[in-house]
Amino acid sequence: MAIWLAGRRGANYFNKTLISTTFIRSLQTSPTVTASDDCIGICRKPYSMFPCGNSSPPAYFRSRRFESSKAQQRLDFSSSDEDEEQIQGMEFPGGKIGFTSEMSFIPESSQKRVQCYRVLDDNGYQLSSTSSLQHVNKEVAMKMYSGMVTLETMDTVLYEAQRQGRITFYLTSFGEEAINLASAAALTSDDLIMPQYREPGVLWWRGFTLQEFVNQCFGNKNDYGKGRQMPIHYGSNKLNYFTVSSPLATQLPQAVGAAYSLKTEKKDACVVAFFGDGSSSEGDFHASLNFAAVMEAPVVFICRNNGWAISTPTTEQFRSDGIVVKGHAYGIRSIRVDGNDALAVYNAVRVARKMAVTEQRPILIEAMTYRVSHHSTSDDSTKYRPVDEIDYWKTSRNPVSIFRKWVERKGWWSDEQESELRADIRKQVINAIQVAEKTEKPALGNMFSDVYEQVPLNLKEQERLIRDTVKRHPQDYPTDVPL
Ligand SMILES: Cc1ncc(C[n+]2csc(CCOP(=O)(O)OP(=O)(O)O)c2C)c(N)n1
Ligand SMILES: [Mg+2]
Repeated sequence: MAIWLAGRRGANYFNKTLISTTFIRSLQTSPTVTASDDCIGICRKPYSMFPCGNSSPPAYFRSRRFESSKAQQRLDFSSSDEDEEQIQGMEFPGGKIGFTSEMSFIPESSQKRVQCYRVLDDNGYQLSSTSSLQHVNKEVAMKMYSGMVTLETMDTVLYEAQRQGRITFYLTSFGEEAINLASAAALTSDDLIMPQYREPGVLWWRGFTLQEFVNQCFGNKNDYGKGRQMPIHYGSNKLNYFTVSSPLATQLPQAVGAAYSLKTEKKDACVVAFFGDGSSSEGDFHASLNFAAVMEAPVVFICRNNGWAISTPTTEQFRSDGIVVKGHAYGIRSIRVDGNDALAVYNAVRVARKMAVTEQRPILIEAMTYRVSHHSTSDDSTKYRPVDEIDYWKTSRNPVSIFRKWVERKGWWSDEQESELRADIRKQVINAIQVAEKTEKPALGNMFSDVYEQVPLNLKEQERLIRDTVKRHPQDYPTDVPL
C-alpha cells in the first residue's frame, strides 16, 4: 500500500515547490532543427527522412489537423553538454535523434518518485513556499467548504437509505470531497465535465439540487434518466455534465472528441474528464491520452488515484510510478497533487485549465487520495484492507477537516456555523427523500423509448410481452409505475 505508507511518512514526503515548476514538461521548448548546410539538392545523409535534410516535412506529410497550436513543438535531440557523437544526430521519422555508443536501457522507473504538489499540511497550515500563489477568496472558499459538507452529509443519509432498502444501490465519495469541490471551483460553467461516478460534488457546485440528486437515486419521474439507470448515474445537459456511464473509461475517448470539437469551434472552454486509478488500466485510457496529445485537444484529465479499484490495490494495477508518468510517456504535461488538499487541487486545476484553453493542449493531473468508503453498497472493504488504514485516512488525512482548519484560521468559519450547516443539510436531504419517495415512477413505456427513432421489432415484442405479463399478474406489478 504505497499510498498509505506515503501518507504515514507525513508532510515531508510532499513537495513544497511551486506549481509552476512541478508540471512535468511533456515537450522541450527548444527551437526546431534547421536545414543542414551541406544540402545540395539531394541529401547525402543516410536515413534522412526528407529530401534535402529539411527538418520540416513536405506538404503531403503535414498533419491535416484542424490547426497547429503552441502545443506543437519539436523535441530537442540533444543537450549542450553531450558528446560529439550525440550531437551528430540524424533525422528519423518523428525528428532528429542523437547517437550514443553506450548501450543503456531506459530504467523501468526513475529512482525518485514524482513529487506531490501541496499547499496545506495535514493541520490546515499553509506551507510558506506557496505563499506567492493566489488562493481562493472567502466567497469561493466558503462555497467549496459548504459543498464538501453537503457531499459528506448527502452521502451519509443516502447510504443509510440504501441500507434501509429504500434505494437499490449507492456509492459515496468519502475522502474525495476536496477533489470534487476544489476542481469544480477552478473551472468555468462552459467547461464540459465527463465524470466517472465519484464526482457528484462537481455537479452540486454547478447548481444540481439535493432534490435532483435524490430523484435520480429513486428513479422517479423527475429523474432525467427516467429511471433507466442505477442510482448515482447523474447527468445534466443544462449544467454541462455528461451522464455517468457504468463501463469504466468510456468517458475518456468521448472527452477527447468533445474537446477537439471545442477546438474546432474555437470555444473558450475545455473538457474535464475524471477517472479512477482502476480506469487507467483500460485501453480507452491509453488511446485517449495518445489521441489527445496528437490532436492537441483542450482536455484536462483528472485521475483520482485513491489506491483501490474495488478490492484491487494500485500495487496490483500497475508497476509505474502511478498515473502521472504516463502523461509524460504520451507527450502530455502532467502534475501530481495532494488530492486531500483543497487548495492544491484548486491551484493545479486552475492552471491546468488555463494551459488547456490558451495553449490548446491536454493536461493530466494525478490527485493522490484514498477511498475511505467501501467501493459501494455492494462491497465490504474490511475484507481486503486493514481497518486502521481506513481510520487513518478518515481522521488524520480527512480533506474536509484539513480545509475546515484553514477556513477557521482565516476567521471565516465557526463551530456554531458548522453545526447549523450540517443540521440544515441533513434536514434538506431527508426532506428530498420524502418528496422523491412520494413521486411516481416514470411510465412503463419509457423503458423502450429514446434509444431508437423507430422502435425495432424485437423491442416492440419485449414491450408486448411485459404488458401481457402485467395484465396476467397485476398483484406483482408496483402500483407507483404507471402503465
Ligand atoms: C469496463 C469495466 N470493467 C469493470 C467494471 C467493474 N468496476 C466497476 S467500478 C470498478 C473499480 C474502478 O476503480 P477506479 O477506477 O479506481 O475508481 P474508484 O471506484 O476507485 O473511484 C470496477 C472494476 C466496470 N464497471 N467496467
Ligand atoms: Mg480507485
